[in-house]
Amino acid sequence: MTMSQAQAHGEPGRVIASHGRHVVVEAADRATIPCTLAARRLQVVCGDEVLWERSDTAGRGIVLDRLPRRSALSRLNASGQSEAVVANISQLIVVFAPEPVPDFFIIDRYVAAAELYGLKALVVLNKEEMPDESGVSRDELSVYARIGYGVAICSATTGSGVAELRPRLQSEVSVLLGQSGVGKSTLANRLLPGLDAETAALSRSTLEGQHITSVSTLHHLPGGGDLIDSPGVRDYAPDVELLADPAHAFREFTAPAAHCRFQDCRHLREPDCAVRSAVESGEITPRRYESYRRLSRLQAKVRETRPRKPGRS
Ligand SMILES: Nc1nc2c(ncn2[C@@H]2O[C@H](COP(=O)(O)OP(=O)(O)OP(=O)(O)O)[C@@H](O)[C@H]2O)c(=O)[nH]1
Ligand SMILES: [Mg+2]
Ligand SMILES: [Zn+2]
Repeated sequence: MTMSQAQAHGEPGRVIASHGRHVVVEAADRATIPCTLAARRLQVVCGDEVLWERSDTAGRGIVLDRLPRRSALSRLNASGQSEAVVANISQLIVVFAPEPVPDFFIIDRYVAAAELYGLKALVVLNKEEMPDESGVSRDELSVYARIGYGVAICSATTGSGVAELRPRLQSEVSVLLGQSGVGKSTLANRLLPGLDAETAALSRSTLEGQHITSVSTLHHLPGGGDLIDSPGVRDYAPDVELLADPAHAFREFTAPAAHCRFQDCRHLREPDCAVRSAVESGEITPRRYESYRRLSRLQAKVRETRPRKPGRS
């Protein structure tokens, strides 16, 4: 049977749990079917839309094909190839907190990734009830608000601000990102009471013996929208190689960049750079510009050591 014949037989569904080549598909009627993948070449991750069919009377199924992705977060695998971690997400929720001490370069890198992948970014200051030793958390949050990102303040432990978060997730497929310890898991559990139990159940249904912490799962939020919980995303660092155009990833650079003397200005040492002027006048936050420079340097270094097109010899 060719793949197009197979396609004709398949029913549409969505992958709501994945661990390697074992997946759970949610059918149109919301039934969940543990599935294996029909072909070696099929790469399927949590969030993927697929065509599947039943393969036995015990309720198991087989994924025949994957439908085109609207978006994906990818990372380099052990053999240096870009590999999707989650698919069809629409929003990155970038979480930070007074503690651990925020690294805003990491936050800028996530926000830049959202920009380049065409996703929304929502920047969330968690642990709002904690004293802010650094004293800059709220000011930095307002920097993101000023350049047009959604922002929110909440406490996953007291629950304050969490209700206000729900409408922002309603029509989205979101993932939580942020440094270790900022409260992503606590927040996910607050948004989805029973999350751990649900993940464990999905895991038991297909991925026999797999530890639930290595399974990616998609959950329907009670107020609408979906949340993907993925270990591959929690410690996700966007590949700098993918940040092909760092300037484009810093949205507040776009307007001034139109006035740089050179059209291909990289806003580093070029004369008459309107972006640098905007930094000097305070229109662009120097800290964001510093993140841009760091990302550009990092990218240049990667380009040196990892040529785009390896020689054929
Ligand atoms: N005070 C306070 N503590 C919080 C809040 N949210 C989470 N925590 C605590 O912060 C610690 C880390 O929370 P986690 O939810 O495990 O953080 P995480 O982001 O999932 O961390 P990793 O899984 O390591 O990436 C835990 O001790 C939580 O109880 C909050 O809103 N306020
Ligand atoms: Mg966690
Ligand atoms: Zn410039």
